[in-house]
Amino acid sequence: MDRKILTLCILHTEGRVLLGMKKRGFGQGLFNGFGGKVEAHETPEEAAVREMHEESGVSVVITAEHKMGIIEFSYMDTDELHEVHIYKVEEFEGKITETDEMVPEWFPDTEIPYHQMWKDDPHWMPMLLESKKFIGAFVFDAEKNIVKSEISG
Ligand code: 6OG
Repeated sequence: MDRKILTLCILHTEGRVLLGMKKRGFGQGLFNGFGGKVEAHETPEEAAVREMHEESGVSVVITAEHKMGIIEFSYMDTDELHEVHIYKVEEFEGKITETDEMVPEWFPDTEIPYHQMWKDDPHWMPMLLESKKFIGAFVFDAEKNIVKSEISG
C-alpha cells in the first residue's frame, strides 16, 4: 500500500459552508472542501493552510485544535491509501477566488449538495458541522461506490 497523507478543510461560518467544485484531477466534477497532499517538509496543519489559500484564495489559521477527524480511504482498483486529516475553520481573511482547481460556492449548512459529493461525505459532514470529532475508514470500488465503511464519532 502506498500511503499518502492529505488534508481537507471545511470553512463553516454564519450557517454557511464554503465548498469548491473540483475542475480537474481526483474528484473532478464533485463539490468538496479544500485540500491536498502534505509535502515532506510540512505538518498537516501547514499543508491545510497552504492548500486552502492555493485553492480558494483565502487565508486561515489552522492548529491541531481545528482537526475534527481522520479518515482512511482505500480503493479496490488501486494500491493507494489516503489518510485524510479533516479540519473545520470558522474564520477567514481575504477574497474568495476561483482558481485553476476549484470554483468556490457557499451553501447553507442545511443544503449541502451531497448528491454532487463523494459518497462518504454524508457519513461525517453532519458531525463536523456540529463540532463532533470522528474517525473512520472507507473502501471504494472502481465506480466510486462505498463497499465498506466504518465511522465512529
Ligand atoms: P488533490 O489530489 O486534488 O487532493 N479527498 C476526499 N474527500 C472526500 N470528501 N472523500 C474522499 O473519498 C476523498 N479522497 C480524497 C483530499 C484531493 C482532495 O480530495 C480529498 C484532498 O482534499 C474518497 O491534491
